[in-house]
Amino acid sequence: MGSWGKCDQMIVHDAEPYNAEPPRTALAGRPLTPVEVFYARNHGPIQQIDPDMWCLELGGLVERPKRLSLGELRARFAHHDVVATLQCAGNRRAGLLAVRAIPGETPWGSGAISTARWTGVGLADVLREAGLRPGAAHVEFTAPDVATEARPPGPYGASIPLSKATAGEVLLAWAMNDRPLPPVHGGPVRVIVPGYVGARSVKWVSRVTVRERPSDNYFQAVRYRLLPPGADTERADGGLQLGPAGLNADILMPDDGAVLCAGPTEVSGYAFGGDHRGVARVDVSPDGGRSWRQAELGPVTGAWAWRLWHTVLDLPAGEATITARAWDTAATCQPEHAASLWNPGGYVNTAWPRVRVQVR
Ligand SMILES: Nc1nc2c(c(=O)[nH]1)N[C@H]1C(S)=C(S)[C@@H](COP(=O)(O)O)O[C@H]1N2
Ligand SMILES: [Mo]
Repeated sequence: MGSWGKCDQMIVHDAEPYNAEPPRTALAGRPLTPVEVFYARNHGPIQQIDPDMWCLELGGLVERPKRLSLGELRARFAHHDVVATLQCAGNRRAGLLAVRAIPGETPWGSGAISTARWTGVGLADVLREAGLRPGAAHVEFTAPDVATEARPPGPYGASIPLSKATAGEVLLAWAMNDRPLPPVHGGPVRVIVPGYVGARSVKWVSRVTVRERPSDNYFQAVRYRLLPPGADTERADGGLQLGPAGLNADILMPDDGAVLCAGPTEVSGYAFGGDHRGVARVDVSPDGGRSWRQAELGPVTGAWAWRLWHTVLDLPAGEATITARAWDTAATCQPEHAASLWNPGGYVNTAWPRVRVQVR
């Protein structure tokens, strides 16, 4: 075992704050990602909070501000299970780095995405009991972990629009794959915002504040924005504050650089439609995109989860580039090249995935 209950095969980008992703093959063929290989993304120190000491402050534009212990949260609201894929906005950044440098950001490969069954209460139910006041339009989440990379250093936080917060799928979750949420993933309680970039699923949540405007937190107002090329990433103006995730897909098997035997080769991966969109089709190419065949889609495990896919390609001896492209229910297809998506923060690389293999 490596640190934080993760297995040894994790690719650790930073020991402190702990940032690690599984190799792509560890994600392959598993509708739910085991906690031992689930990616971990931290901007500050991992918090170790006694579940009996944890409490949630709910305030801002509400009729009845509240203070809730974990026991009260569990006793007073209906429990929900949601299978949801969490994906860092920086997942697949390596593909953007190959286009142009992105200083100071983690060089995530294919593994900053994972799927779990999350158990908790609906944020919508908690907000309904608190009652909303006029002007309520955004819901902010604040955590106690202080990130020294923030300008100025401060606690992690984020916000989502009220329409998303009250839509039913957003959870205050205390369990992951039927086990208590471990500290590395935000236990005792974290927010899960299905369909949004991972940055909005605030771990160790301690405050929920209903507001008129999006959060002023550094990780909402400055980082996690899609900026035009040439923009200053540290200036808090302009750009798109990332929220709903877009269509993405990756090849998980075979691994990039694999040496294979000629003949039938099993190729598998995931496609993820993001916010409110399903995966309609996945095409796979054995020759870098000159010819395509349709992959077989795995079962739907939930509206907020990735869809696994697989196919068999007959690869001739030599070098091959296997590529794939997913289509969603709005007939959107992934863009071909990462170069057309390059942005200063290195976010949302949704270009066609490619793995290069040697066939003998
Ligand atoms: N309190 C807190 N919440 C956080 C973060 C953080 O650094 N601190 N990182 C965010 C980011 S950027 C992502 S992608 C997800 C990662 O969740 P995981 O570590 O459980 O995979 O948590 C989000 N929630
Ligand atoms: Mo992230």
